[in-house]
Amino acid sequence: MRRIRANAIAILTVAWILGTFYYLWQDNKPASTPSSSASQARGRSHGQKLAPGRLEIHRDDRTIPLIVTQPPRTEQQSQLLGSFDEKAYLSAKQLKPGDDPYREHAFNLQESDRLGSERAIRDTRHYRCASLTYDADLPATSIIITFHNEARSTLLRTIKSVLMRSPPSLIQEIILIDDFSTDPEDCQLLSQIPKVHCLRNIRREGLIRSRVRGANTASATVLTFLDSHCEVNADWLQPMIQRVKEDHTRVVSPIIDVISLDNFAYLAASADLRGGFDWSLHFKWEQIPIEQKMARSDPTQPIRTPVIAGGIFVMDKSWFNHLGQYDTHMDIWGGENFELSFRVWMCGGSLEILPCSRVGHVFRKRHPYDFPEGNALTYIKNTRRAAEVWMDEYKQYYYSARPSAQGKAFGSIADRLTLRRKLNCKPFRWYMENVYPELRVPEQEAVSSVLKQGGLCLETRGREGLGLAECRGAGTNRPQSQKWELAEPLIRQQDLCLAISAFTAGSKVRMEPCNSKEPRQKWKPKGPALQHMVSGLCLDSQSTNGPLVITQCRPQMAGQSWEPQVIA
Ligand code: LR7
Ligand code: MN
Repeated sequence: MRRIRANAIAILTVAWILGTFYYLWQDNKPASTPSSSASQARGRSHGQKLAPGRLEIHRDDRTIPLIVTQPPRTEQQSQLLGSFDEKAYLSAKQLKPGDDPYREHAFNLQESDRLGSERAIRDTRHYRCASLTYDADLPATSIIITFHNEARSTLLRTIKSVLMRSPPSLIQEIILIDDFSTDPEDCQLLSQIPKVHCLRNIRREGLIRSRVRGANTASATVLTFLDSHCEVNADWLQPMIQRVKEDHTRVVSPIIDVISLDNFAYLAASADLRGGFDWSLHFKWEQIPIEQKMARSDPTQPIRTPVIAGGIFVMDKSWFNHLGQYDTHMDIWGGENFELSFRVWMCGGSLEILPCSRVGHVFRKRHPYDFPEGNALTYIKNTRRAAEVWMDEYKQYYYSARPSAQGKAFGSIADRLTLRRKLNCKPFRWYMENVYPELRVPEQEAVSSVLKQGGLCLETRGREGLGLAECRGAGTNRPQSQKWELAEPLIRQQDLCLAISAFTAGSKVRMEPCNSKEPRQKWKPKGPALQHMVSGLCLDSQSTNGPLVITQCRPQMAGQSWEPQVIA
């Protein structure tokens, strides 16, 4: 009797251990230790690790339960795919023994093919997302996927993940734009899947014109753009459509998780990032500014972002059209995300990342396709168009960061300038001040000037004092006390800078050690006047003998007129 009981316990224990291992293996397919190359490629950190035998993930400071987003049961699949023969589609293109699995697509094709067209992926959202509710009457969307020579297995997984993990009523259609891939069947065969349409370009257009073509044939009121190598996660669509339904001027993106290009592991991305860029118009993920991070009590709330990555977003169709779709003179790849982002913000909309929406994307280290005009020239042409149309006087920083852009052809931008005028969009300065104040303007090369008012010159007196005095010396013989460097936003004399003592009208202005982060030291020209950026007040000499102060701006007044004269 005792023996039987002991045997039963042993069998149960073995079954339990096997079950646990199977569960972990399912979740972590295809390999249990994801390589770090995908995260390096993206410059993100992915803190989650799976401790053997423990069904939980440690991420940041939270411990979240392991919830796996399951594929549907097989009975549902035949309905999902209609007459489409998945097996035939995938097996027609197989790697031959000895082929380099990275050659054609810049990711490990062997791993992608091995995974098949569907798999369970980890639900990477914050646990609080699962309890959010959405309107029952959300509008349906047209999904737009453009591709050029995408691998069949990644393309099919993208489509199937959409069909599997979206409420069917929200998917009006999936529009594939085959951007002149070598094999027209890659696209054609997929249109046997219910709701899937295929448009083929008769020549290579690039992703920008292809997306516009897709958008023009879309029949839903909401557009959803996806890259051709994604896997959408649980409830990815509802949060985005909800935000756009509430306010059609919002353009929203999910958090973009990483699918490893080596082993196709699905890795959670950090939820504290937003889109940014440097002056060469190079996109980068960056930390949310600390003040915003501190103010975030609810991790399900949207994150305002200066720019979107570009490939995965939801936008109201009439808003997309109203704002001028895309700049269709941009070719192949690149730059369109800046152009769209500047345009959305500056012309009355907003951009946000929704943490409760997650979509995986295969990040690559190189382009697997050719650029007919060359990669560098195409990127320069596209970003130059974005800078010339939208960046006003700030485009000078783009040109200093990318000197090779000067003199390169970028075509006519007349239509886009007309569009900007017609839409009555705000200046780039507004974008800098209100949307992306964290983007630092590079320190300009110091040019020495005198600051003239009437016949007199602004000069320093002692360590802190300031006043107007007769201009002395000439050219480089000017006394040090009358030489100024206008290094916006600073007005400096060696290591000292012009600063206000308080933010109210009538406050004295004095010199203090320079600190480009100090709001009291930030100035900008306003006509002939010098305006303190934060208080909005202007530098005023009032009377020739009195101290310098800040007063309400009236640039016509003699006491506020400062004429810089460069010292030769
Ligand atoms: O000539 C082309 N025709 C195309 O249809 C070249 C590309 N494409 C397709 C391509 O098959 C893919 O589906 O366009 C899509 C994007 O090209 P990728 O995947 O080679 O580039 P990427 O992932 O680096 O692209 C990111 O930046 C692009 C800049 O133009 C676009 O905005 C992409 O949509 C964007 N992808 C994302 O935002 C996903 C997250 C990546 C990040 C950051
Ligand atoms: Mn991509």
